[in-house]
Formats: sequence, C-alpha cells, structure tokens
Amino acid sequence: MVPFDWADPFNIDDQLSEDERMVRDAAHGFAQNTLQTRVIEDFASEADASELFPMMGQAGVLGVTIPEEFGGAGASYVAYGLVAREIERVDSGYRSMASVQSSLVMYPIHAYGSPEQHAKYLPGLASGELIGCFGLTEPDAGSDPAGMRTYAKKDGDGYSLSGAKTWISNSPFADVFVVWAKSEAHGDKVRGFVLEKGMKGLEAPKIQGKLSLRASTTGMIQMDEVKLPAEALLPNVEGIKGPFGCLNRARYGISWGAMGAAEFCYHAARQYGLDRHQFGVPLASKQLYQLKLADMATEISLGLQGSLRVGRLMDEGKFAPEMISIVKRNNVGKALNIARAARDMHGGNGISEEYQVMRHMLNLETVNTYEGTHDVHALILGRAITGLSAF
Ligand code: TGC
Ligand code: FAD
Repeated sequence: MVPFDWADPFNIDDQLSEDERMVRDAAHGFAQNTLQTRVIEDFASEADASELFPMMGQAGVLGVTIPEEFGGAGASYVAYGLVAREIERVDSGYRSMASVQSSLVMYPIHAYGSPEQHAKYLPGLASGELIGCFGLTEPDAGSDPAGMRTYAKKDGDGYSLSGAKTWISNSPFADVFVVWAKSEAHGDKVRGFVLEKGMKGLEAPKIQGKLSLRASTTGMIQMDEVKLPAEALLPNVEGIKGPFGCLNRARYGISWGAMGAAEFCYHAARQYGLDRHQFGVPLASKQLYQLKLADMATEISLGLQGSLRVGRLMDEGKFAPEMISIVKRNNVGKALNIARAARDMHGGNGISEEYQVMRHMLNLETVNTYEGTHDVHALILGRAITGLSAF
C-alpha cells in the first residue's frame, strides 16, 4: 500500500516519462511565474496580450508536437496535454492562445502544407515571432461548419477569397490566418488557405465585451476579394476532414487543460475550507463540504486518467476521434461543475477576482461551447454508438 495523495489520487505523475515530467515542470514554472502574475489584470482589462507569444515561444510551449527541425519540441501528445493543463491551471484564455497556435495553425501547416510553407511559417510560429489564427466558424455556420459560405473563386493562377469568419481566437493581432473555404477550382470542396496580415481586402476586427475568456483576444476575419497566389493553398488535404483533423488535436489538449482549471478550483476550495471557520470549526470539517471535495477529486482523477490514455493512443497512432469527444466533453463539463461548486464553497469571496474561481467558471462556459459544444460531442458519440446521425 502507499499513502493517498489528495493532489494526485491515481499517481498520474508515476505514469509519466522523465521527459514528460521535465516538459510539465518547465510549463508549470512559466505559467506560474509569467502568466499567473498578470492574469487578474489581463482578464479585467480584456487585454490584447500579443506580447505573450514570444514569451511562450521562449518557454517552449508552442508547437510541442511539431518536429524540432521546424522549431517545435518534437515531444509526445502526452507532453502537449501536460503543457495545456499547466497553462489552463492559470487561465483558459492563455491556453486558447497557445493551443490555437499549436494545434490549429502549426499542425495544419505541418500536416497539410508544402515544404515552402513549412520553412516560411513554422519557425516563426514556434518562436512566437508570428501569431496565428484559424478561421472555420462563420456567422451562419458554427456547429455545422460544412455549411460555410466563404468562397475561393479562381483568379488567374491563384484565388480570390470572400466571406466572413467569426469568433476567431487571436485574429485581431494575427500575422498568419489559416482559413477554410469552398474552392471553385476544386469542385467546391473545402480547402485550406494561408493568408497574411496586410493583404488587401483582409480585416480582423476585435469582438468586444466578452464575459468569458477575457484574457484571450477574439475577433472576426472579413475577406473581400482577397487575392491569393497559388502557393497560399494548403496542398495536401481536401474536404472538411482537413479542419477536423486539426480539431482532434485541439480538443484533446482542451481535455487536459480543463482538468488544470478544475485542479486550481479544487485546491482553492480545499484550502479555503481549511482556513475559513464558521460555527467555531473549519468549513472543511463539514460533511457537505467534504462531499464536494470528494466529488472534485474523483472527477479530476478519472478525467486525467482518461486524457492520459487517449494521449498514449494518439502517440501510438491508435486513436479514434470519438475517444477525443469523450474526454473533451466529459472533462470540460466536469470542470465547469467543479468551478461552479468551488465558487459556491468560497461564499461571498467566491465572486471576487482575487479568489479566481469565478474567472475559471466564466472561462469554462466558453470551453464547453467551442471546439464542438457539449451536446455536439454527445451527438458524435451517439452516431458512433448507434450508426444513426442525429445532427
Ligand atoms: P461528417 O459527415 O461527420 O464527416 C465529413 C468528413 O470529415 C471526416 N471527419 C473527421 N476526420 C478527422 N477527424 C474528425 N474528428 C472527423 N470528423 C469527421 C469524415 O470521416 C468525413 O470524411 P470523408 O473523407 O468521408 O469526407 O461531417 P459533418 O459535416 O456531418 O460534421 C458533423 C460534426 C457535428 C461532427 C462536425 O461538423 C463538428 O465537429 N462540428 C463542431 C464544429 C467545431 O468543433 N468547430 C470548432 C471551430 S475551432 C474552435 O472552436 C477553436 S476554439 C479555440 C481553442 O481551441 O482554444
Ligand atoms: P450553434 O452551432 O448555433 O449552437 C447553439 C446551440 O445549439 C448549442 O447549444 C449547440 O449545442 C446546439 N446545437 C447545434 N446543433 C445542434 C444539433 N444538431 N442538435 C442539437 N443541438 C444543436 N471558431 C473558429 O473557427 N476558430 C476559433 O479560433 C474560435 N475561437 C473561439 C473563441 C471563443 C471565445 C468562442 C466563444 C468561440 C470560438 N470559436 C472559434 C467558435 C466556436 O467553435 C463555436 O462557437 C462553436 O463551434 C459553436 O458554434 P455556434 O456558436 O455557432 O453555436
């Protein structure tokens, strides 16, 4: 027998390699020293924190799974998940900034791009010198991206791109835009294009007034006959499976990240209950308080173990996207419940920015919606279980 560790009930630490522990510890140091010290202010002011990208690059948290020859870390999907967990332990918005860059911009350029696109974009994205965004969602095509209207007309050897994308993380300060559009030259199939800041007809206004994920900048991408050379096309994928291949990676990272946010809330509620006395005793001595902590520890242990298993299968090339739906849906839903409970357990202090649990709760509302809503992932699983599509 071994003693029970309330902070790591299933001894996840013991299931990691030495390299994975090193990546995790480096990400933890960066997140605590650089991000935790500014997050309350960034969230309050809805900051455009683009200066964080080079710092993230320096810390090695961008492009964790991208090969070293392109500036990435060449590490495992488990390592990537551990990084997401450490960043989201501080704030889901910061994790979004990093995971869009890694999974939704570097991944498609690496997996679907030409050698010229690799050389042109990947090193700058890995160092954070370049900032990337991913345009899939449109005002009239959210859960159903196949209904997109953004269109690439043939224009000489190249393309003329028109349309609008909305709710796009990083877009207002992005240098590199991976945009998905139906393409006339390819029988109206969905294709990926790489756009660059400053192109004529390209605008990326900020969406103001978010009550969630305020430390992350979100905007639109408006394209009015943006002229693109033939080399802007991502040559090696065709169809909606292109963007979905990127979403698999991001959703997997989110499953770990949400557990990081949940762990913050669990630890905070535990400490608060030990410190705070009511009725002459610590709150943590009460059965109802302990029940909530027990539920938190249980869901976090199971959630982390599930993500670790899916990560190992991804590293072995043996995963199905539905496995990722299970951990994205479950872990984010459970993290949201944990953050709501932690907010309640802090009493009045729980609504103060200082205690931070309500910020996590607000952020997790977005995380539950983006990258496939909680219900859309239920339908993905329902289809796989029954063979019947209920979308
Ligand atoms: P469906 O008929 O299911 O499939 C069409 C083709 O795509 C393939 N496919 C996948 N390939 C790889 N990975 C997956 N996960 C895949 N899912 C489907 C499929 O095999 C098929 O290929 P082929 O060769 O036969 O053509 O497609 P559908 O149009 O019916 O899709 C249904 C549904 C609901 C699953 C899909 O539309 C969906 O996932 N909707 C949710 C949209 C979404 O998640 N958007 C995210 C936008 S990005 C974002 O939110 C970033 S937030 C910031 C951050 O990440 O931090
Ligand atoms: P809708 O699809 O309109 O859904 C509304 C409701 O209807 C939801 O409850 C949903 O579950 C439900 N619903 C939808 N379809 C069905 C159905 N068939 N059956 C039952 N119920 C259904 N997108 C990008 O492309 N890039 C980004 O970088 C990005 N970043 C984002 C950042 C933030 C802060 C936010 C909020 C969103 C971001 N998104 C991004 C968009 C995000 O992916 C979408 O919001 C999400 O996919 C849901 O689409 P929607 O908002 O249009 O909601």
